Amino acid sequence: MRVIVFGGDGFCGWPTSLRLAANGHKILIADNLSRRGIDNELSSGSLTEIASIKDRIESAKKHIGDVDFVNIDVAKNPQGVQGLISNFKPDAIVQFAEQRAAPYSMIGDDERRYTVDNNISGTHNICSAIVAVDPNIHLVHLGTMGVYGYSKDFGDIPEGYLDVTINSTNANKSILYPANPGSIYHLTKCLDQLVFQFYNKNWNLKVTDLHQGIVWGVETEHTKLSPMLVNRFDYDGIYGTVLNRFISQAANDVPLSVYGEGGQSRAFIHISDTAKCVELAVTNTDFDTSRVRIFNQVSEVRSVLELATIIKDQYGAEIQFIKNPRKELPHNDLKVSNAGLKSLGFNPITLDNALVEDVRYIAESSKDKFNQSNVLSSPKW
Ligand code: USQ
Repeated sequence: MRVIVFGGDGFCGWPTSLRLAANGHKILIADNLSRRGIDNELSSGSLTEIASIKDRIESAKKHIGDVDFVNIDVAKNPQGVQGLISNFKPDAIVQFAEQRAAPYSMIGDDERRYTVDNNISGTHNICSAIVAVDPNIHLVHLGTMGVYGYSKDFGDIPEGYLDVTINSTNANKSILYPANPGSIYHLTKCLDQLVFQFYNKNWNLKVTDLHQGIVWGVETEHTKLSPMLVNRFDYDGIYGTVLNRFISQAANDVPLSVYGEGGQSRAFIHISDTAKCVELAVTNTDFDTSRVRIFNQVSEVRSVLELATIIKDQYGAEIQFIKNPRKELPHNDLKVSNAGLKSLGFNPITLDNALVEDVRYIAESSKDKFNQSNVLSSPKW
């Protein structure tokens, strides 16, 4: 298949692009390298040494397959997006090109507006360009589990839609799950859902929205093939996700930063599974397009304290309980369906000592880049 991957230079987009190319698809990465720019803005960066995009692409062509790159700002250049789609003629488009950190989106006015303007305009520009050029193109979007909130208000979390009975008529309906974002970033993913719902209703746009949990891990079988292909690894209080942070803290003899009492339960997924799931969504095109297809892209649910305890027991790290900088439920139960992707063959990788050790090895070997002042850098909200 021919696939454009918007945001293909990022933490999830890069290994996914490599996996698709390795499996014979023709890939065009479209990215404005904004994530690299934010590294400079925040004076924090990947623990791993990531190659320039030029070196990445050269190496991907040599070791992996058919991968090209174009530098484009999807939010600010709608004509360019349309031209790209007209020229490349993709069968599918994968949309990762959104600002993806909840803490970043809550720093202040500039970051709130950037996150909304970038994420909503970018995703809308792609939808609009698809219907202008070829409404048969399948759009696969990286959403988040955070659109549901993390409460048990409606029981176990289904895949996108909630079955309800209307009091006044007794009619049964399946409605988009009530959005309950916890940050401006999560709010943009909730708004994306309405954009998809409307484009699907009006133009029958074929959309798969992947509500992904928290990603952990760094490398995949493909990023390991050359130092030029290595994936980024964030550990700071803004872009680092919780388990990767704990592993890098343990490797650097820093106490594990549990926010609150660690009673927050979240869904997790390994980075290799991110790439596999997106591939499953891209290649399984035969589905009912009368509504947006929504999958929960998650492997398992764990609480923050449970994760910290695993790392503490394995590496002798200390746990430090820190006043939670976020407004979120201090404790929650969570049960999530991932039946959709499983029905397509997804066989989740769950937390495994060998994989944790892989990440720890990377964190250990890049100790010179670990900057302790970046650990507790989260804004408060
Ligand atoms: N947490 C700690 N200590 C830390 C960092 C985080 O206790 O040092 C806690 C947070 O309070 C939160 C949980 O760990 O309860 C998860 O935080 P996180 O920073 O790992 O993840 P989050 O902000 O939710 O965002 C990440 C990704 C985002 C994705 C989301 C999936 O950055 O792109 O959409 O995970 S989910 O959380 O399932 O909505």
